[in-house]
Amino acid sequence: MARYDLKALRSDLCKELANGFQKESVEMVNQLLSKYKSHPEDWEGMEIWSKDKYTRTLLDKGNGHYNLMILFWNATQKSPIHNHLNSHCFMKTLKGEVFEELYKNPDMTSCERSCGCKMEKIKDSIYSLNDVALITDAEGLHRVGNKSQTEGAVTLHLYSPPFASCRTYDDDTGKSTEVKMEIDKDFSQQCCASSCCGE
Ligand code: CSS
Ligand code: FE2
Repeated sequence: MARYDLKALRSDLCKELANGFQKESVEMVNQLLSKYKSHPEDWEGMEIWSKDKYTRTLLDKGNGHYNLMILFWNATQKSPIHNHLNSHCFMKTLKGEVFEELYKNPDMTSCERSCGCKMEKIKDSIYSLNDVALITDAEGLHRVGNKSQTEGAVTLHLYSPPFASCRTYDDDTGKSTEVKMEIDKDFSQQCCASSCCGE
C-alpha cells in the first residue's frame, strides 16, 4: 500500500476543510496529522535553514480557510512568546524534539500590561517525532523552540483561520508588539495546481 505521504495529507486537509473550520474539525485535523508519519523525502527541496532565525515555508492556503506551513529550526532557535490571533494552531514534529513554554496572557490577569510584570510560565512541554499539539489563545501564549544544541528540527503547522500577524510579548515586562509574520518561501501555488484544491 502506498505510504500516506505529505501530499496525501495535504489533499485530505484540503477536502475536509473545504467548507471552513467547524467545531468537529479539531478532532479531524488531529487525526489526519497523527495518521501522517514524518518522512524527510516529503520536504526535500523545501528546506530553508537560516543561522539568524527559524524559517517559515507556506505549503497551502486551503482556499482561504487555513495555512499549512513547514518550519525549519536550527539548533537552539526559538520563537518569541506570541499569541495566535484567535486561530487554532496545530503543530506536528517532523524532525527532532521541540519544546513549548506556555504562559498566562498578561491581558487576562490583574496585572496591566503597562505595569511591567514578568511573563508567568504555566507549563513546559516537549514534543517528539510525530507528536501533534494544539494551542489556542484560550490556553495561553507560548514560545516554541528546538530543544537540540546541535541538530535541526522541523515542524508542520496548520493555522485556521489563517493569520498574517501576531503579538509578541517581552519576557520581562509582558509588553506586547504587533509583528507581521514573514513567509520565507511560498509553495502554495504549486500545491493548488497539482495536489489539493484541484481534486
Ligand atoms: N506561530 C509561530 C510558530 S510557533 S506555533 C509561527 O508561525 O511562526
Ligand atoms: Fe505558535
